[in-house]
Amino acid sequence: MITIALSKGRIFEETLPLLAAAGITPLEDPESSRKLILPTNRSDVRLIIVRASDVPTYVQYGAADLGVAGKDVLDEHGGAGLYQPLDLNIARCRMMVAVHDDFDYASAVRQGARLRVATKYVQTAREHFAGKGVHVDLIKLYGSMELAPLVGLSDAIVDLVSSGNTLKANHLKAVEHIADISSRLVVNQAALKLKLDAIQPMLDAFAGAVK
Ligand code: PRT
Ligand code: MG
Repeated sequence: MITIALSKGRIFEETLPLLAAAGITPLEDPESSRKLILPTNRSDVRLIIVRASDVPTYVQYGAADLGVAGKDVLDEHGGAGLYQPLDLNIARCRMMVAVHDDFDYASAVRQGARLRVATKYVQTAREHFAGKGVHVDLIKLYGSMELAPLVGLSDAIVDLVSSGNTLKANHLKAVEHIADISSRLVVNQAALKLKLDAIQPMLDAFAGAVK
C-alpha cells in the first residue's frame, strides 16, 4: 500500500492532474466527504487528508510514503528525514513582509528601530531579518496575520501573497520579497528504498506532468 498525504483546498485541487498522470483518481472528494482516508481507483494507493503544515510530519515518520507540501511549510519543518525530489510548481505564491499603508518601513529599518513582526512563519522570518541585520520581536500567530498591524499587535507581518487582494482589502502593502513559494513532492526516505518499485513510476509520472 502506498499512502499519499495531501491537504484540502488548493494543494488537493492542483495535485489532482498530477495524480491523474500517474493513473491515480480519488474515489471521494475531501470537500464533501468527512473521511480522512480516501480510497483511489488503485487498490494499492490511498490518500490521507491532513493539515497543510502537518504533511511533512506524516511523511517524516513514515505514516505516509509521499506528500505534497508548500516550501513555506517545509522551511518551517526543517525537512529532516524527507527526500524532496521534485518541485511540482503548484500553489505558487510569494513570502513577503507587509506593513500598514501608513507605515514607513524603509525609514524604520534605516533608523535601526526594533520591529514587532507577527507571523506563522517564525523560522523564515527570523532568518530573513537576521540576514538583513534588522532587530525584530517575533509574535507567533496561526492565521489571519493581516489583522495584526490593523489592531496594533505588530508593525509588520510575514505572510504569503498571491493575488495581493487580501493585503489591499486590509490597507496593507508588501515592502519586501523573501522567497518565491511553490509546493514540493516529499518522500519518506525509508519508503523510497523499500517500495521503490511502486514509488519510482509515480515519481516519473509526476515529473513528466510538471510543466
Ligand atoms: O488553512 P490551514 O491553516 O489549514 O493551512 P494553510 O493555510 O497552510 O493551508 P492552505 O491550504 O491554505 O495552503 C496550503 C499551501 O498553499 C501553503 O502552504 C502555500 O504553500 C500555498 N499557498 C499558495 C498559499 C497561498 N498561495 C495563499 N495565498 N497559502 C496561503 N495563502 C493565503 C495567505 O496566507 C493570505 O492570507 O492567502 C492569503 C493571500 O492571498 P491573496 O490572493 O489575497 O494575495
Ligand atoms: Mg489557509
